[in-house]
Amino acid sequence: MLKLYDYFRSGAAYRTRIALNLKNLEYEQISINLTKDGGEQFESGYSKINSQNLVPTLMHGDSKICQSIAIMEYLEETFPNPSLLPAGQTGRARVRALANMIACDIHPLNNLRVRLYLVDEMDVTEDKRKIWIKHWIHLGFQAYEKILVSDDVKGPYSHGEWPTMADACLIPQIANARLNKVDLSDFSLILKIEEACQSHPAFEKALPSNQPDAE
Ligand SMILES: N[C@@H](CCC(=O)N[C@@H](CS)C(=O)NCC(=O)O)C(=O)O
Repeated sequence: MLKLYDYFRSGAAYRTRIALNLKNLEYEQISINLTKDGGEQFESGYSKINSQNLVPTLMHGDSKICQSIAIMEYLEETFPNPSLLPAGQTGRARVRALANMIACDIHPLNNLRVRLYLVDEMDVTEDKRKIWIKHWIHLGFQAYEKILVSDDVKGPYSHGEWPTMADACLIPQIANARLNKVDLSDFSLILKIEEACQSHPAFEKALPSNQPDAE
């Protein structure tokens, strides 16, 4: 039995919902509301489950896996079909690199605790906070788009004909970019991938608005 500690607005949790859905896995969702009463992620019960006080966390029987990329890799190894990685080593590395460009180099700079720290501890104004968020998303997407333009990979997704971990990371980041009013007009290939994913049921089922805890 798979159990996901989740929050509908969390981009990192959204990645893992996409991965679970792509693999056609059933899972129970336990909502950790990141904003209610200072954040349920800090409650002692969840602190024992996730030492970083972050979502997502996946439970699979007695196994507990934190970190969305590690969760996707665990799902890939435990439930190999359908695969979220291409067949060749170079392709697999490319997909992991794209996923990490989002998960390691964009998302952490704009996470809730970073945004709160900027405003509450560093006295950054609301306007400058918005500039910060847009800057890191735009810079990261520029690099992602550059790879899509330069690599000879055909197909509607980030790596060919089938969705991969890269798309599971990209789509939540696009949603977050839209929320933060980032101008996406320079990123025509990224937008094409978004279009392809929007019509895929696994991505649709994972949408924040389709989650039981959506407000
Ligand atoms: N690197 C982690 C990031 C997890 C993360 O940052 N989760 C956010 C939601 S997207 C969170 O729980 N934030 C709570 C907070 O900032 O207090 C992963 O990929 O799982």
